[in-house]
Amino acid sequence: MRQPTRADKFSFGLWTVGWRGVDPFGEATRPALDPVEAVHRLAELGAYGITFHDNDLFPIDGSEDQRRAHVDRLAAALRDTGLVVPMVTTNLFTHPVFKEGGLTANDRGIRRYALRKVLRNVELAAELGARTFVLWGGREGSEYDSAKDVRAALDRYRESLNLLTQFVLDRGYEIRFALEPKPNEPRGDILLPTVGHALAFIASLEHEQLVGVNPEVGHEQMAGLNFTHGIAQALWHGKLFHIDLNGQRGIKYDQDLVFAHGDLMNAFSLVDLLEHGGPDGSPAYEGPRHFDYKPSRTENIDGVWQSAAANMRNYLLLTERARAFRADPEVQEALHTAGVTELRTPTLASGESYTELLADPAVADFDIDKASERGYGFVRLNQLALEHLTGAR
Ligand code: ASC
Ligand code: MN
Ligand code: MN
Ligand code: MN
Repeated sequence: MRQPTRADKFSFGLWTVGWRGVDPFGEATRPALDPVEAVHRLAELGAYGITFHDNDLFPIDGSEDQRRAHVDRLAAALRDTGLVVPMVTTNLFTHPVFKEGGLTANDRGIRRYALRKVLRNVELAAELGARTFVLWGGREGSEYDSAKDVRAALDRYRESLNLLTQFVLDRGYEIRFALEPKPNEPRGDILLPTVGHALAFIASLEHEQLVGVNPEVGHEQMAGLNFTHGIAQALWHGKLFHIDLNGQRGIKYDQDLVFAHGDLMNAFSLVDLLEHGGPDGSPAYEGPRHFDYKPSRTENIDGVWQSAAANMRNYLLLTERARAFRADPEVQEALHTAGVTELRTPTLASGESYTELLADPAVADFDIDKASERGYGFVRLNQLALEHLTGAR
């Protein structure tokens, strides 16, 4: 198995390898990690980029000079290693001021403060050459239905996105926004809980062409949804601007496991879609392969770097397994039998309307009993996938 290279476009949040293992029941199990150290270690492991929330880098209440010093230190590490910053995001969730929300907080003063925080961070993103700006609204939501006017909150969300997109247009920044859905945690219910909700919301925006989604594997799976299906629909809408790869085992708290350490079959179909779902088996997605995971709090710093490497290795392993799956003539035959390729043929003939369809005797006399006899061989197809996945073929 080959080592990851810059061409694979693997990126990591500074908050991932830098996570100290604080959870609701326990304190940190690891010391703080210097972002400069993280940049150097990730570069050695084969990543091409890092991403960050503003406050992964500098404190929320620091001075302008402090902020500049932290940014300059990071920029120097990027120059030394050749790593890039493809995406930047804002922390609107850690400080107690955001306990009731940021862009959709009931408190107007907090909303204005949050919006300014994002605008300042978009300026920083542009300075560092980032092309994607992620908004994860972890605190945008409620625990109690009567405590949040959801329609007013969506008005305020839209107002914020309209302002942010106008800002990048006026400034001439080549930045697009990506909304990251999550159903719950830390709020009881979070606004825009799934990819589908976010896509519907985006269609209502003034500059909707500048706004897409950043789906995270575990977040969709926390809602019991099929992540590969969600990604396919985001691609279909032309809205897959970024992706957060990790692992999740079923409907429970957000686990942020290493990529493929959760639902392995779904990870396989995801990589197959991303890497081979384009025209003639080309990649369907060209952006960063970004990992948003948390090294388990049982791990020491060695385990942190082992887990970072595991994310990339698993992605490459699945890419290789998916390629073998696609190249197997038996799989091609099984896909044909299953009718997977047949679905690409339009239901109507070219130029045909409902009049011709209604008058078509072949349709009127369609033998539904005979058509019901068809076996699709989906189980055999899935078994072939599993055998490629496990290296049995
Ligand atoms: C993000 C993002 C998340 C959250 C989480 C913070 O920017 O993509 O899922 O913040 O990682 O711990
Ligand atoms: Mn998560
Ligand atoms: Mn995420
Ligand atoms: Mn996360």
